[in-house]
Amino acid sequence: MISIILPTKNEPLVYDLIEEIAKIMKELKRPYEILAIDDSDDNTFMNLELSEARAIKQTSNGLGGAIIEGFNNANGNLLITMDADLSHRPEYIPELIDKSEKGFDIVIGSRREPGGKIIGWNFTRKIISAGANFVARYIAGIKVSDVTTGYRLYKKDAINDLCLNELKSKNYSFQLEILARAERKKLEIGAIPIVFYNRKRGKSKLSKKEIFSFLITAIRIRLTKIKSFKFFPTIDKR
Ligand SMILES: Nc1nc2c(ncn2[C@@H]2O[C@H](COP(=O)(O)OP(=O)(O)OP(=O)(O)O)[C@@H](O)[C@H]2O)c(=O)[nH]1
Ligand SMILES: [Mg+2]
Repeated sequence: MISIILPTKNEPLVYDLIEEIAKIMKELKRPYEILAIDDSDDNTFMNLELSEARAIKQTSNGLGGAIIEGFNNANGNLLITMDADLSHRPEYIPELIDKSEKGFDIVIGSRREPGGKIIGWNFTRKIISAGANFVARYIAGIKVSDVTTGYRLYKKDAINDLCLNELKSKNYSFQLEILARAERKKLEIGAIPIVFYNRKRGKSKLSKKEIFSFLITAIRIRLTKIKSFKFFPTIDKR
């Protein structure tokens, strides 16, 4: 079973996305389910209930919280996460699955592999994304080509060991921290190139606070890689 997990927060196009995913999955002839973990205050939840997706009201906080709730509620052995604003085209789902079946535990849809690209971003957005990837590579030491992409496939068995419920990052930086944990556990991480389309409707949830917390997470990952370093050294009371 393949579980497609959509974190949604005020996404007016999610109904269209679900129809497109369903069409692709029916052509693939593989059992699937679509789950939407919703934290909206507009009519997104109502649209989700009209769709074939399983709509779940988010009880945790942030994007990371939504993805973990998706993992915890999914029945599949392959878990695919996608943004719900039509930036991630469902046509890549079969390629993600093919790549995972070649032996990868995690497959990312990367905009930074040859053949991948981003359509419609302004200069500022490109700088933010390049900066995030720079920080991830040179501060956190993550080797993946596109750390901020939310288009990913995870094998459930492989990520069971990552203790995700204990993750500190509940927001966007979740995307970085899960990769750091996967690299530490020596999971096989692969990538396929994707073309990413800027959202046409709805608002971005990426705020300055999220960008700052991404940087802090990268520094925390770097520090925990320095073996003897402890944030709060325990005092020996003997
Ligand atoms: N459930 C839930 N979903 C969220 C939350 N924050 C973001 N999302 C969803 O996560 C996905 C990614 O968020 P976006 O705002 O598209 O982030 P982005 O793609 O970096 O920003 P844009 O390029 O402007 O679209 C979207 O489907 C959002 O609706 C949250 O706190 N809870
Ligand atoms: Mg988006």
